Amino acid sequence: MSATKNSPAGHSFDLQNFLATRTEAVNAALDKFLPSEKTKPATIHKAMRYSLFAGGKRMRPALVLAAAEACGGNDTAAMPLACAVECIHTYSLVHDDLPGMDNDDYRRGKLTNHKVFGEGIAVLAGDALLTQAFEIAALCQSWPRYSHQEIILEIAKASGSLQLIAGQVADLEGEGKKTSVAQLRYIHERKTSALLCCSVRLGGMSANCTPGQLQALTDFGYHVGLAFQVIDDILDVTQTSEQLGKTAGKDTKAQKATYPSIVGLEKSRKIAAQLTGQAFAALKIFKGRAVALEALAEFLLKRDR
Ligand code: GRG
Repeated sequence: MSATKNSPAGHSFDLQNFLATRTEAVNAALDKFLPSEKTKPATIHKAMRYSLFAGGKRMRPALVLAAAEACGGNDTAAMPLACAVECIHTYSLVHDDLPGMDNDDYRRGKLTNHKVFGEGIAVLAGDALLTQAFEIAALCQSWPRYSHQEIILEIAKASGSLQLIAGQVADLEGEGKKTSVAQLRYIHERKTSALLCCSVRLGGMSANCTPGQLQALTDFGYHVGLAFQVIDDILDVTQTSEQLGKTAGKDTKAQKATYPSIVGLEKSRKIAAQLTGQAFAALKIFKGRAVALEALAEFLLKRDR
């Protein structure tokens, strides 16, 4: 992707620079928020940091910060929330990789947490990252339109048993079974879209956004989240394990329902592009101030890992 690009709405934006600077800032903030590797009990802090700093794309924090900017906010106010969603995301990956779930050996280009630290510590590292997320989120300020209570509820709902966990349950229970497109959509809405949508909403809240802006961010996040998972399913069958940093072809092996397995690759690509188009449409009310969000949505559609 070129350094400076025109967004679909014709705005010029340097996404590479945005991602590089925000990733560095998020990593520095996470490093400060988390207990050091030497803090007792050292094993758990090593395990938490191992997965958190294993080289994830930091897309959810980038979405928090980009949404804050679109609403006239700033990185300082949004940073605790950006770090909180990354902790939740990383916990979900650590647990998803466990033998009792997806049983994977590689994640983010490295051995999975349980392969390095053992299953017991990996379960606890996931638990601790989830708890850490709420501790970090509690450090953010309140805003006139959004109280602490609303912020914490937002995160709890997106990661709870009606959303993220519901999606994972449906995913596990659907393995090897015939799945309809509607059932697949149900899984994707919860397993993937809920946390991405929560990320942009939190960014907006940290900028004390208006109800109209929050609704636009919700529409955007919902559609980007769905597109994200369709692309993830496509990459699982088109890329190598080296490119992905995790085991490729796992969905087919586990007989998981995916868009490519139900509607084929070509139609899946069309669906991802359509969903991204719907995400762009939601940003109209920002009148050119959501360039970072636009660029991120396009990047996610065209990503190769
Ligand atoms: C265990 C509660 C629980 C939930 C697991 C995260 C998850 C739900 C399952 C992992 C597999 C999967 C396909 C999840 C959907 C979300 C997704 C595509 C995660 C990968 O996100 P990326 O590509 O990862 O942003 P990095 O490593 O770059 O952060």
